[in-house]
Amino acid sequence: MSTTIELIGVPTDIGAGARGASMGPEALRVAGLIEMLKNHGLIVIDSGNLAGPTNPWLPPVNGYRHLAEVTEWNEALHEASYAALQKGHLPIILGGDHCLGIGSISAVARHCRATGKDLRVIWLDAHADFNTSELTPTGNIHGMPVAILCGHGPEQLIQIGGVVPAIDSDVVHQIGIRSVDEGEKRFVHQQGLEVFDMRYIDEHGMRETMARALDGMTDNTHLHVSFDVDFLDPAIAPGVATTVPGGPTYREAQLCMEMIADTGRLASLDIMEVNPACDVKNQTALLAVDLVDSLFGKSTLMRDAK
Ligand code: HAR
Ligand code: MN
Ligand code: MN
Ligand code: MN
Repeated sequence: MSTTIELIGVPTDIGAGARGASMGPEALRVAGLIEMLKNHGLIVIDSGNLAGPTNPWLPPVNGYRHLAEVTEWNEALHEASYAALQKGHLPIILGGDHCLGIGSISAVARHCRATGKDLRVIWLDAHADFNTSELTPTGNIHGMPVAILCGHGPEQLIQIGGVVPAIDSDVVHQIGIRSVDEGEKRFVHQQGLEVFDMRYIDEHGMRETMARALDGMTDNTHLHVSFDVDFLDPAIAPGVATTVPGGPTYREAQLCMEMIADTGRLASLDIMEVNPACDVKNQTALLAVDLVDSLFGKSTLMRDAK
């Protein structure tokens, strides 16, 4: 794993159905993200925040809200993420709403093509984010990034990164899903995404779920984690605009992160949808930092101590 972390803040809620995720990057910094990473002995470069268009707050046009602005933000993020990866840095994208998964993951996919790595994406979310302009009930593009990365979406977004589709649907492994729109459900099934929904986690437990989602990785795997904080149960993470009841508990989420850490393959990360306007005393950003601490290998006992 790379020892230089590069933080890229993307202060926008351009793809969301509520305002406020634009404050996410600063909330994560205030919650101690940088100090936590440094405590792991990592070098941390905070590249600050990207700049982009303001949120015009308009209704959908042809099934998309703010398509031009979403494109602009994601093109900027793609370039910043790709530059970080080229330097050998491990980028952490501080969202921002989850439409930013397009710019982030298209950059990771491009990096994998350039370096011959095998990409695996672990998508932690309450939502499948697999809508299209025909299927979406809202036009909010944060409900579409996985479909867009898989080549289903507007030309200007699917081609960010140069190759369409940016990723094959079989690299995506979704965990924690519990809110999928009707048409979206059919499309997820048709495209063969690997989805470990909450029913699966209830029946098999987080341990078996993660063992399956992480199965088959090799020394050549580039593991990207896209962490939508609405993955977590709203009882512990109220600071997101799209809470869905019945998410992973504190311990289930910790185990999920710990098992990813154990692989030693984490090479890029998104922390998305933290919304301080919905939060109480920054607790959701603090929890996200606590979980990312585990993702970088904090554990209760010194398991490797000799
Ligand atoms: N499925 C709904 C829609 O498309 C809600 C999507 C909400 N997405 C996020 N990111 N918060 O996962 O509008
Ligand atoms: Mn999401
Ligand atoms: Mn979500
Ligand atoms: Mn890499």
